[in-house]
Amino acid sequence: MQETPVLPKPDALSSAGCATCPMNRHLARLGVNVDNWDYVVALAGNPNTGKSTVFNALTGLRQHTGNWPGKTVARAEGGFEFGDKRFKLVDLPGTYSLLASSVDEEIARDFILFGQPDVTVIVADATRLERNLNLVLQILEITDQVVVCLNLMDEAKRHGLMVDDRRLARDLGVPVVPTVARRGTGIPELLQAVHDVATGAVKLRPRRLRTTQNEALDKAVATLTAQIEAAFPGLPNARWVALRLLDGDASIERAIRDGSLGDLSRGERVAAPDERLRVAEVSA
Ligand SMILES: Nc1nc2c(ncn2[C@@H]2O[C@H](COP(=O)(O)OP(=O)(O)OP(=O)(O)O)[C@@H](O)[C@H]2O)c(=O)[nH]1
Ligand SMILES: [Mg+2]
Repeated sequence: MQETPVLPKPDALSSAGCATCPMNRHLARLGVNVDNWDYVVALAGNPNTGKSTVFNALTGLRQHTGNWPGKTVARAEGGFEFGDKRFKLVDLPGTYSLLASSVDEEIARDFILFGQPDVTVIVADATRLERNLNLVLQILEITDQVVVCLNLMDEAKRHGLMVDDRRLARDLGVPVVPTVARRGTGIPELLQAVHDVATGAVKLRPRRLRTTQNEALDKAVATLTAQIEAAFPGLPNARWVALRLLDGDASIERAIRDGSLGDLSRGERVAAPDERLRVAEVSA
């Protein structure tokens, strides 16, 4: 595999939580003030991995967190400033895969696929890495702009699990930042990684299968992708849509037939903040 530039990463766990650390000084939590952002960052990941905990740590908001899957059911938005850049952070419902099977999962899927975030932070549970990597690999198929937040490192340690995060970063081709979000451990390093990926200070080349290894299928995917792009100009990830159609995904087929896929390409369904959670449940 090709050597990929990843972030030079200090020992994240040792420096985290230090209020006087230089990296911490640059974070300004902006609460619900998300105007004039430079970059949009999505928080994706399996249910119950600590996405909302990370969201709260970065924005200063109080999005509900809880120790059961499915706590977050809609999008929430908040802001932070770091390194002279303003970031809009979008907390998403948990999802096991981009093949959404519930409304919450669809909200997450639509934003990841069609919301065009500048960076997608995938919050992964270090104690259940194998299951969590399924979503990581799916997202790496559609975007280079990914940071993996390897959370619940305290739980992993408690269970005697060692995760080689440097090796994982090398193998995936994207930064991997170990964190204990509940304690703020690793958050400065996460911020730095997000900043560097967003600004292009590091260029990533994730590990990716470029073909399906099947000539007929590759041809069908290419033909269908071109047709989808022609029908829905500006739609991101048309190749992913083509693959889902060939797989017989009924919801995608419906979105094409009724034209709602076009709304996604114009950002209509993903651009407006979800009012249910915008301000009511969160406060600075
Ligand atoms: N031990 C430990 N607990 C954590 C850590 N990060 C978050 N938690 C806890 O894990 C639980 C789930 O956290 P949430 O932030 O609600 O997780 P989520 O990914 O937003 O969950 P959904 O919205 O349901 O997908 C909460 O009880 C958090 O306090 C961590 O690093 N270590
Ligand atoms: Mg949540």
